[in-house]
Amino acid sequence: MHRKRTKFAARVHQVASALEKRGVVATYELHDRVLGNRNARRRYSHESPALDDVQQGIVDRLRTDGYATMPLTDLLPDAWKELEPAAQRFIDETEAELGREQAGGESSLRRREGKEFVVRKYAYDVHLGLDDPWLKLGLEKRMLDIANTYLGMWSKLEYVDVWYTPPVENGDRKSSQRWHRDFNDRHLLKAFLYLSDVDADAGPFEYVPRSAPGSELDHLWPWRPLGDNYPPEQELDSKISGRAVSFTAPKGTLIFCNTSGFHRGGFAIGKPRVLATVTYSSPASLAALTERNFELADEGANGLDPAQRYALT
Ligand SMILES: O=C(O)CCC(=O)C(=O)O
Repeated sequence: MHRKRTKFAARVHQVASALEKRGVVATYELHDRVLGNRNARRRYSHESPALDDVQQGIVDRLRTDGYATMPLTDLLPDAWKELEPAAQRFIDETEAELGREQAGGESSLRRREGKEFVVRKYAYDVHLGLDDPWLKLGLEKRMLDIANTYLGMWSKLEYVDVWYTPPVENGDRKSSQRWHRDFNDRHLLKAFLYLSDVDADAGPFEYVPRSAPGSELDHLWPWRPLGDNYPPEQELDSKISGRAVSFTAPKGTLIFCNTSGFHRGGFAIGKPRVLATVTYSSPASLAALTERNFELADEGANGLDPAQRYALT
């Protein structure tokens, strides 16, 4: 998980009273069953997108295993042309700032409390225009149509960011480097786009197939809103007996994943890992458990279709 470890998440997880937590959970359940998600499902059933074979193949794999991976160019043949130079700019700027930090200087790097090992392009409270390449990626119709079909509702684009994870010299896995379920939502889809080549030393994303809610392994420390979602690593390892998948792959690889299933990653020990990530979640999540990390800078969302506009409101 990431996003709800925003200020709100930290507050809810760390200092909220049991009563407050019950309130958050009750709000989530109400919006899931009745308020937000019912409407989102209705919108989807009235205007469901027609998928081509590539998109349908991704949705089928997500439904079976909870993840699907492919070169970005299989889905969006033209997008890499704009994204690769944007990624390189972020890498260059981040490495220059890291150098300044190491030399004892001031740096403007954005990190999040509790997950300081990741440098973020946006973190929280940013204004993004519709020309932002990473927002554009999350809003791409071919991406959004996959998310909405998989989730069976019009989803909300809740998080957009680019992460640079510098390698650590030594140490143990921390926070999302350990196996966990995201507590954000039971209707959740993330996309990770590798912007650097990721081998075993770069902290690949890892996933336990069929562990998302409704799948074969959902009984293992089951998903609950605001649940205790970090089981002891070794206990989980022994229960999944080698079934985890590790996504070592070249830059330009796209991974879709339902991260309410067990996952971990970013334990970079030999080289940095750079990726872009977007999160699609349900209206119930946005109402109760999560906060969007960006606001739309443009006045109005001209040129977007209704599902794209819905994703941004
Ligand atoms: O950095 C990674 O590979 C894991 C990220 C993660 O846990 C998340 O986005 O929920």
